This record gives sequence, structure tokens and C-alpha cells, in this order.
Amino acid sequence: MSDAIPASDTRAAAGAFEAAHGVTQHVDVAVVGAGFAGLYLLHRLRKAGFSVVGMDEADDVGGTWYWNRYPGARCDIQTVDYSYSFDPELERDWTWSEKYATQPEILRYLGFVADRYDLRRDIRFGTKVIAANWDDATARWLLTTSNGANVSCRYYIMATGCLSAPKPPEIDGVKDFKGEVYFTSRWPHQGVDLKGKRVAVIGTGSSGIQSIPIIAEQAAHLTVFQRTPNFALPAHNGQVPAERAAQLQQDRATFREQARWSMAGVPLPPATELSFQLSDAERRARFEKLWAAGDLVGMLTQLWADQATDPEANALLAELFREKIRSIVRDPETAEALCPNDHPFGSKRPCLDTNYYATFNRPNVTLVNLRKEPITAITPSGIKTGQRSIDVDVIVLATGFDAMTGAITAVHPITGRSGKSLTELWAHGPQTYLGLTVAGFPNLFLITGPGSPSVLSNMAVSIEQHVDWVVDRLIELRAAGFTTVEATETAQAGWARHMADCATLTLHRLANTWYTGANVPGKPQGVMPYTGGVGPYRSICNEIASKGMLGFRLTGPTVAEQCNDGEVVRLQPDVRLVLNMLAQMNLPPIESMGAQGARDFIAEFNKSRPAGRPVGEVKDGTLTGADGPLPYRLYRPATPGPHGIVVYFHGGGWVLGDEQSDDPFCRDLCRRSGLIFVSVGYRHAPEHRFPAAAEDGLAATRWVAEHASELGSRPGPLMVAGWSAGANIAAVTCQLARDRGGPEIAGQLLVCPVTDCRFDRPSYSDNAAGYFLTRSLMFWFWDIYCSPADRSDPRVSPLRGKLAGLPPAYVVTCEFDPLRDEGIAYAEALQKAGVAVEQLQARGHFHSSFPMVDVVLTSASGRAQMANALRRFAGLGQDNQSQRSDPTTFNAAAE
Ligand code: NA7
Repeated sequence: MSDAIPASDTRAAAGAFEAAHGVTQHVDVAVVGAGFAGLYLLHRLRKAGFSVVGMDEADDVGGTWYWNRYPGARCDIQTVDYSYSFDPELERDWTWSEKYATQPEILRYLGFVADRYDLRRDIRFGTKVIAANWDDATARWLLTTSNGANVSCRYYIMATGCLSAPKPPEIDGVKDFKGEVYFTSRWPHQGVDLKGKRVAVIGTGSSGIQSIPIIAEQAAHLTVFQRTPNFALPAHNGQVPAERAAQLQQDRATFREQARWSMAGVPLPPATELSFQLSDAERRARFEKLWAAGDLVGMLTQLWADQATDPEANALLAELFREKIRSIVRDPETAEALCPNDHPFGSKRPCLDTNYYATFNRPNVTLVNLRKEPITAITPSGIKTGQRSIDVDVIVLATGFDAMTGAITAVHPITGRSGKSLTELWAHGPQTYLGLTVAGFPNLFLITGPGSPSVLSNMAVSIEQHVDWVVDRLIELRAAGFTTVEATETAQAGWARHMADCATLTLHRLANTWYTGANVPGKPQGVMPYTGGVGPYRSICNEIASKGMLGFRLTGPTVAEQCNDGEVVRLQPDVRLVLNMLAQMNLPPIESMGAQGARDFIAEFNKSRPAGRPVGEVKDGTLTGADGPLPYRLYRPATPGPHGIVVYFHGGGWVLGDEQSDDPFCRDLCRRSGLIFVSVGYRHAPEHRFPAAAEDGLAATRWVAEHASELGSRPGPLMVAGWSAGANIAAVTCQLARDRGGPEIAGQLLVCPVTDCRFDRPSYSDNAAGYFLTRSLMFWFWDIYCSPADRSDPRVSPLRGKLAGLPPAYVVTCEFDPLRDEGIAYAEALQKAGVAVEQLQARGHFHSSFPMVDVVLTSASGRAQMANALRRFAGLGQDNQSQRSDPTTFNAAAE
């Protein structure tokens, strides 16, 4: 065994004595819960030389696997993944017998772990903590226990799981029922004989779906009471799949490391193609393969890249599920009732099953659809719905848990600094820093608390990460002489904002589930687990540690207070991923490549981006610029025309790019706005320096105006739009068109525009480097395009031009962009000059956020707003199309 157990220190021994004799037990750390998290905590803490006591209400180890003994209980992450990985020798000495282990086998595994590291000797079983109070004077927690000595500890760690507080059934009359009542989560250890009995199961979450097929085989008759139909995938249980077993055997360390840095805690490569890049047949083939593989994480991540973020992409998958259900269940009405249709796949916890849907073909099974006939009461003889009374002998309540927060606040009162109650603090929803700590509650840690990836990940991987992070910090604090650690309000508020940003990325917010608190009447609602992924979360935790415990206040009796306050993630979550990826690529600065080298680089770079979404038509042509022909690319919406028309100028610092280089952005805006986009290939520097691009802008706009009807546009003024240097050209075009006799422009969309040759605004220094567009790259662009003597010319610095009488503007700026402040300055100056202006100041975004369609998903709602602005300029109403592929909205009718 590589992990030797240190001799327990004398204080621990003293603690055991005190516990036995009813006086307060003094330890460094108290841990509540003896499941996956609690056991690993005990092991690590003891190894690190902390005195520690564990407590659990149960009589033995196991946590959730101790309590949930209902028939058919299994894990639904493959057991090769659902295991500890901290000790390779432990892994070597334990072999799982099945792909998805049963509850008894998982419980045996946890018992094996407890024995191997001799953990039980420090756990007080049959012991509940009934109150936890922080004492400022001693800087310790005092825990009142239900059994034996109270506990005084420096650190209090709740390893209480996410699904350990069962939810009351909220149905009148349960107490009047004369038969037997069982909760799946508190199933009797000796089992229940259901043979020959009439059984009711209420609830069709994982517990219901796993137990129903087995109960149906035993009972005389089974009636299933279903409120919300759920997505279930056949587990095809059996041996551990040979391929995965081989992967693990070949290189265990890499397998585990990949899991740690993956999104869900399972080392499976996510899909890269977007739904619309695959044909119907290809999508179906992928679905069939995963259906046959019986892999829930695979089905959640490996179909197509937008399945979990785009409602339309998800609807394709949901329909394939419904087809399966209809093909299995013979009675069409029952099949329809079993088809989930009110939530996207994956937004509510989907299930793994064995014969679930086929069970409804049995003559002794009846489904009651509570959406049509809700339960009105439980009577002495059975269950009454709005339409009938059903007599039963046994009621099984598979009605779930007060998830995530219940395991913390519903268990016992927790009182922090200055008598602050955690229950009161969380009255409007949980607030944490990292899901691990709470401001005002020093030295309290929550393992898999709300705000951590926990239940949206492989719990085994997340638990190990949480425990390692907490214990590593405790070791460091001890070495530095600190005795208290407490999250700051700033850090906690920042985490809440980051959580909310992450939650807009996935579809979890669109379902009523225990993830959001919606399953408990009156509970505040919001997505509770961290949706940003296991790997990103790990890197954030590491960043906090490497930045001197960013967002924590540390104190100790002999050392000076330390508080490196701040928010750990200010970028949008997907922007952070993109920037980290770019940083890892370690690219040479673009300005070091020379103009042609930079063009080649950008063209190559763009090849790896997701394809733009389909539009009605894409057509290339040639128009007349200021000094000869220029290429253009036209994007026509799929809707019947004629449409309004937008002249678009691409970004690239007047040096890079072409009429195709912002292709996904043009397609997206075309789809959302229902307007034609004509992207212009204007001339570039250094071949054509100032004012070539500006003059081409006006000439191209004139040409489009003159040829509007040939291009399929309806009569009337057109709009101009652009990004970055393209937005500079769009702004300049509006000024030139006003001054040189047209054409008439109905509105200008300026996305991150260059507007001025001054470089001393704060955004130029705040965001000088690290956000892709750097200050030095901007200097390079300016130098190539425009000599210093010309720079204050309004044809390149439109902020210096006359602004009155310009068309209405929609100005978009990004927080982490050197150009931010000059964009805002332009919007403000336009407004001052009497021009109608709307601004979108995009928090957490960088210069390239908006053109990175299907990469920076959090920018979708901004593009929807831009499209609406263009439609307003065109005199059109808001179009639903602009919302449809927006991951921040859900069109239930699309399912
Ligand atoms: P879940 O997933 O919360 O499922 C509970 C089920 O019980 C669900 O179908 C609920 O319907 C239903 N329910 C809850 N209250 C009622 C009432 N009052 N009337 C009718 N139906 C009700 O809990 P599980 O134990 O199955 O699974 C928990 C997790 O364990 C699981 O997700 C895995 O992570 C492992 P609803 O959907 O709320 O309409």
C-alpha cells in the first residue's frame, strides 16, 4: 500500500476518550458524513497530521449508498469512472464486477476503502450534529451532537452529499394510509416482500425508473404515478466494456488526469460538429450508437457540440428519444404519456434504465398520468386522483430530495460570525464562494456544495478535487500560522455572477428540477450546481490558490492578516476558455508576422472555427469600389423577400481579412435579422493606405444602394454595419454619405469600433495585453494604414468629425477590449450631437466575442439585440428568428 497511515496523534486519542466520556471532544477538523467525500477527507486529513473526527447518522460508512437501498439502485456513471483515483494501489486491488455497479457492491467498495485505511476508528456512527456554532473568541466551531460528546473543532467540513435530505411527499393523507409506505431513499435494510401485493410507485426520477421494472416483476399489480416524464436510456449493463477497461489498464494515470480536466469528470472526447453540420442520417447514426452503448455521459456530450446549449439542437435529440419510446411501448396513449416534452434533454437529470419503457407493456402495470389527473389525496386504502381511486397495499415514494441545500441547512442550524444564520442567509438561494465556503462562516467548508460542479459531474472526481483543494489549503494555512480562513463578500458576489453567466450557457435553467430547487414547494429557484465544467472549475480553484488565496481573508494569532480581495473570474466563462486556449497555443504576436504572414495566419486560424449556420443563399459577386472592382459576398435570409439590406465591413485593422472572414457573424446576423448582408472586400493596407478603405466604404455602400433591387432588396434606405476596423469604416461611411449627397442610411451598427487615434483612454492600458487584440497590435495596424499626419482626419478618426445629422446608431463595446472606451466615447458624442444612440456594453467580453459565433456562446444574446436594432432601423418589428438559435432563450414549441 503506498498510502501509509500516520500514527494518530495524541490529541485524536484524547478526543476519542472525551467522546466516550461525554465531555467536549477537541479536534482540528470535524467532518460530517461518511460517504465518498467524508472517507477521503478523513484519510487525507489524518495523513496530513490533523486530528479529526467523523460523524454520521448511519450505523456504518457509505453515505448515499448506505441509505438508498431500493430495488435496482445502481450508479449511472460507469463504475470504472465512479471510483477513487488517489491511490493506484487501491485501484489495483479492487475490481468492479459490472459496468454499472449495484448499490450493495458500491457499499462493499466503500467498506473496503474504510478498512484499508482504518477509517472507522475515527468515525462516530449513529451520531447527528444538531447544531453548529462559530465562536469568535476561540476561533473554533462548537458542534452539538445527538449522541456522546459535543465537538470543538478549528475547521468544520460538511461532506453531507447533495441528495441526502429526503423531500416530504407533499400529498395529504399519507399518515392515514393503512398499508405500508416506503421511501426509496430509506429502504429497509432487510428488503421488502412485494410478492402478490398491489403496489403504487409515486415518482419517475432515477429512483423510480430504476426500481419500477423490478417492482413490476414482484408485485401482483403496479401502478406508476408519473408527474413529469423523464428521458431514460437503456444501461445495457454487463461487464465493464472491454475498450474502457483496456484504456484504463494501459495508462491509468492519463485516464484519470483526463477525467480531472474534462467537462463532466469522465474522459470522453466531446462532440465537435454542430447539429446543422450533420445530416439527419448522421445524427440518427450517432444517436443509435450511443443508445446501444448505454452510456449516459456519452449521450449527454458526444452527439453534437450544441446539444446541451442550443434548444433547437437539443430538440432534434429529444425527438429521437421520443421515437424510441413510441417504438417500445405498445399502447399509444401510454407511450405518449411517457414521452418527455416539457424540458430539453439533460436539463433535468436523465436516467439509465433496464427495461423501464418495456415494463409498461406488462399486463400488471398501469401508468397514471398526473398531468391529466393529479393526486388529490392518499386515503386509508390507496390513492385518489381527480378521476378515480386506486386501492393499493404498498406505496413507494420515489419523490426525491431537498437537493444540494437541504443536506446543509435542513440538517441543523449553522450559526456563523456575529450570530449569522446560514438558513437566513440562504433564504433567497444559496450563496457561496466556489460552492466550498461561505462569507461570514469562517473555517466552514462544504464538499460538493451549491456552486460547485458536484451533481453535474462524476461525483467521485469532483469530490477528490474538492477534498484535495481544501486539505491542501489547510496544510498551507497551518504552515503559515493562519487559523481562520473566510471568503470575502466581494469574492462571493463575483462567484454568484460567474455562476449566473455559466448558467446562461446550458439549458438547465429551462427545466423545473431539483437542480434549480423547483421540486420543493416554496424553495428559491436558480441553477444551484456549477455549470461551467469540472476542468474549468479545477483551474479556477488552482488560480485562487496561486494568487495567494484570492477572495479569502486569512488571520492567525501570531501573523498579520492577509486578504487578497477580488473576483476570480470576470470574463464570461466561454471567453475565459477561449483566451486560455489561445494562451496555451503560445502564438507569436500577429504583428511579428508581417502583413502577408498575418493574413495567412488568420486565414488558417479561421479554417478551424465552426462553420457558419445555414442561410437562404450565399452568393459572391463584384461591386465597384472607389478605385476599381471589389469582391463582395451576399447572405440572403431563408425567409421570403424582398428584404432590407445591410452593407457589412469586416474586421482586421484595415490590414487583414476579406469579405469572407466574418462569415459566421454575417450568417448569424442575417438569420436573426431577416436582412440581406453584403460583406464588402474593401482594399487593405499596406498596399492601399488611408483613405482607401474609407473611400471604398462609401463607394461600396453607394453601389449597393444603386443595385438594391437587383440584389433582392426592397426599396428604401439601407443600413451599414461593421466590426472593429470594419465598424470604423461603417461609421466613416455614414459621415461621408451625409456630406457627399448620399446614399440614405437608415442606421449604423458599430461593433467594437475604432473611432479615434488617441491611445490614452484607460481601456488601452487596462486591456493592453492578454485579450487577443493587444495595444501593440493596434499600434501596428495604425502604422500600416495611416501616417501620423493623417490620423486626426475624421475619415479614420470619426470621433473627430461632425456628428450631427448622422443615422441612428447601435454601438457595441466589450469590457476587455482596448477599443472599449473610444467606442463608448463615440456613442456618447453621437448622443450629444442629437443622434439616436443605443449602447450595448458587454460585460466580461473581449474584442472578438461577437464574431465568434458558436464559440463564445454567451455573446448570442448580444447578437440577438444587434439584429433587433437593425430591424428597428429598417422599420421592421422584432423578429422571433432573432431569438430562435439564441442559447439564452428556449422555444418550448420547437420541441
Ligand atoms: P428525483 O429525480 O427528484 O425524482 C423525484 C420524482 O418524484 C420526480 O418524478 C417528481 O416529479 C416526483 N414527485 C415529487 N414530488 C411529487 C409529488 N408530490 N407528486 C407526484 N410526483 C412527485 O429523485 P430521485 O430519487 O428519483 O433521484 C434523485 C437523484 O439520485 C437522481 O437525479 C440521480 O442523481 C440520483 P417532477 O419531476 O418533480 O414532476
